[in-house]
Amino acid sequence: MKKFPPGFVWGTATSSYQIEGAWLEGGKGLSIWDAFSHTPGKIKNHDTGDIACDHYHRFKDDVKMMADMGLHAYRFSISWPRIQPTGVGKANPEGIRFYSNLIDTLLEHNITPWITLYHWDLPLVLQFEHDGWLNPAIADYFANYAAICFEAFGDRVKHWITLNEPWCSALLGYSIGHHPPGRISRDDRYRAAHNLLRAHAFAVEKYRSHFQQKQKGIIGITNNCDWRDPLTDSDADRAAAERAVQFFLGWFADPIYKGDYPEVMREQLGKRLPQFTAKEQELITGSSDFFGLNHYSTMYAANAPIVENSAIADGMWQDQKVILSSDPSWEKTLMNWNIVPEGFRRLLQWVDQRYGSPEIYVTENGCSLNDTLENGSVNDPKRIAFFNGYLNAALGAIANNVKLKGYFAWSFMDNFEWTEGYAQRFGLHFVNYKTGERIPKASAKWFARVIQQNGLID
Ligand code: GBH
Repeated sequence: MKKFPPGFVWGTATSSYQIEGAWLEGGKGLSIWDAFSHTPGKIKNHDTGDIACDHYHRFKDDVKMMADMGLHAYRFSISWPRIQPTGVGKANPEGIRFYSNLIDTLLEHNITPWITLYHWDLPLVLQFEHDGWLNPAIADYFANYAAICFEAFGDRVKHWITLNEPWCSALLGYSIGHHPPGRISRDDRYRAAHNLLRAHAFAVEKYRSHFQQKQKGIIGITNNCDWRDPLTDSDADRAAAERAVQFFLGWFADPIYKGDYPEVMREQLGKRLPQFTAKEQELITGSSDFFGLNHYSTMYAANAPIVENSAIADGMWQDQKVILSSDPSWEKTLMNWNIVPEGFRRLLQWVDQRYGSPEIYVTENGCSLNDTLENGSVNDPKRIAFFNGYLNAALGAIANNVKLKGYFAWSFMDNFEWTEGYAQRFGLHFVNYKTGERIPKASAKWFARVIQQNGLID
């Protein structure tokens, strides 16, 4: 029988900047995404998150729709500048009130809140005045902000995620410049990543030493990884694929599970890769109570001793000595990402093996498609097939003893897809951005049925 084990957590996920809107309401400060989206030329169609899905005003209806689906859990993020408008100092009471009401509404509907403390909307002042993630001091600022959240919400919130996808913050923000602060640099990604990891560790230390015993919650980090399959069977390509995954996920997960960056990164990067102090190493090792994993796609990796004119000329692939490619037979999403469920199974097994069988929660997985509203409904069979394929792959991993404990679909509803603006639709609910109306897609009904059947899939 194709059934998930009892107790498996079924949820959906969103993030603050992508859905809330209300960018200048409730005493909120500006974030780097407010500034970036208002910079002409950065976002498709000049879209911004000013209004987005207007979730800030519509959250009660949204939670009702989650309850209608039978969701067990909802993963959302807190906008740091809503809590601390300049990134430091006292909490903004209106910001606290908003999230407090959201949490209460979720609990009234028996939906467990999973909070991400940072999903990319850094207070703009921290960028202007402190150089964002390049400044080591940010780890303390982040831990102080986290403590405000633990204090205000920890009586009701028992599931915490410090950072969402630090790989994206470091690489897209400081290496290829697609995300704010828009830097293009060869080495800043390693420095930003280092401070992201330190910030995570400092926040976890705050939780464990001041809150966890009393509040009895769990805390971890969510990392993202796309799988890399070797292009050919050659030893060189197989080593290249392994190296690519270590540079991707090992970069962030090795310090947390093993105390330092992967050996292969040290060898290749030498002094370009920062060092943790002994004290930091102690804090970071074992700093995640569960393995949060976001996964979207797969590519082939081939060995490339010297990568010149690489399609992505940011230096990342040169550092890895890897060149990526796609299989023409792979189906693609609207983002042009490959649909390869088998890669998901391999990744889950890789995580299980490398990190000693941690409890894994898939905190994002999903796809963007060309959804259209016809006669009041959205038929998205390709998304249903996507979820069905990826969930079958997850079951395959569970059959091989991977401790997968939960799955959050990305996303509860269509939303602001970063540099793609509203041109992409990842949601289980279709959002009419003119009226704000949400319409469950066929995939939302399919997902609800899976939950209702206690995790039985097609
Ligand atoms: C997530 O990031 C974000 O957390 C979320 O906010 C966002 O809306 C969602 O995904 C959808 O984009 O062809 O193998 O190189 C996604 C991170 C990193 C996933 C790059 C896809 C490229 C696929 N992405 N990756 S590959």
